[in-house]
Amino acid sequence: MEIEKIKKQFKKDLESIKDIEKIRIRYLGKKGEIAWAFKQLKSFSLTAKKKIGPELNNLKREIEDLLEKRLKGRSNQQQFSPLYKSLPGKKPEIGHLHITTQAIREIVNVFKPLGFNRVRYNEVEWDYFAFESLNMPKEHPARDEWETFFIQDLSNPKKGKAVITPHTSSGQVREMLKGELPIRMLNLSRCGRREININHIPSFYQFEGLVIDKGINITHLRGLLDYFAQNFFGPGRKTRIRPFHFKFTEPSFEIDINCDLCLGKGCRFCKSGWVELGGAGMVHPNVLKFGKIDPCKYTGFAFGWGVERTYMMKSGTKINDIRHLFSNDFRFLEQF
Ligand code: FA5
Repeated sequence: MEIEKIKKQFKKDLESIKDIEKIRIRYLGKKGEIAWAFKQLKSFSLTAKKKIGPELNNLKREIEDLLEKRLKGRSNQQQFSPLYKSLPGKKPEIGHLHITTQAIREIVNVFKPLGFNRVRYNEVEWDYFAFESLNMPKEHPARDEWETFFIQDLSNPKKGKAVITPHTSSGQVREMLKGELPIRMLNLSRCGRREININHIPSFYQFEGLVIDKGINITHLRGLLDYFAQNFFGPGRKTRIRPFHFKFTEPSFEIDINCDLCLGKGCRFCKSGWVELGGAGMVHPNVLKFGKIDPCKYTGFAFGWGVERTYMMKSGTKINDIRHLFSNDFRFLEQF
């Protein structure tokens, strides 16, 4: 009887076969190798039986011991495998805030120390607050610049049609009508306009500053805009103000920054080396009157900037198309 052969084969199987139960059945099962050897033994002479019988019993015990050890080893490994300190850990994927939300938080943090009161006025607004109370009577051609979305079948006899607010300036008179003076408002909200291209999107955010008090003049406005630019964009950036015309401010300006994409040389995004960020000016006396504020006693300034463009022009962001911000493309979003 080839006991040594069975032993050798068993050790080989133990190394190569993962399923321990399969090996147990093959060697210790009713029709297994050991049972078959014992059957063979019956036909052997008495002397041979006395010699081979104990050897076979020893082999059976040895196989049982080795299988038991292997089983124990497995369960120990399963128990302790999470503690293998040399294995690199699996990091759970953690998301982050969208760029626009990050920009909103950064902008608010610049104005907070100056005592601005953060508000968020209506995204769906009456024509009255979006235009009429801002010195733009019905049918005035200046309204066309705002590419407005009108909401069908929703209107108010006194306040006109409902619109998706085209700018945060519609919060100006609402804030004045609260009747609390002086005012330092920061209205940061979503706006809508019918336009889409490299630097316009139909749904975007603006932040609107409104300061009204006795003795407010244009130097306060210029000082505040410089303060924002220095604190938000980083050192070494150039801003400029250009005379402009808004019906609700007099005088009025537009504010530009040197383009961060081409560093002022002129590119596909800015064309001229400058990027328009927003408008500003001294609040028109008619608007103060709509807000029930006496223009002989109080003066004020206002400014309204686009959040997305402002963030795009922050040093180093290098976003060359505003539409990326709405693309929901992870390859882009993960970079910020
Ligand atoms: C206005 O909306 C005025 N309400 C700003 C203002 C406020 C003037 C207070 C005076 C006093 P304008 O239409 O230029 O102005 O828009 C201001 C800024 O909003 C733009 O410079 C731009 O940064 C951003 N903006 C406007 N339209 C879009 C758009 N479709 N997509 C992205 N950003 C836009």
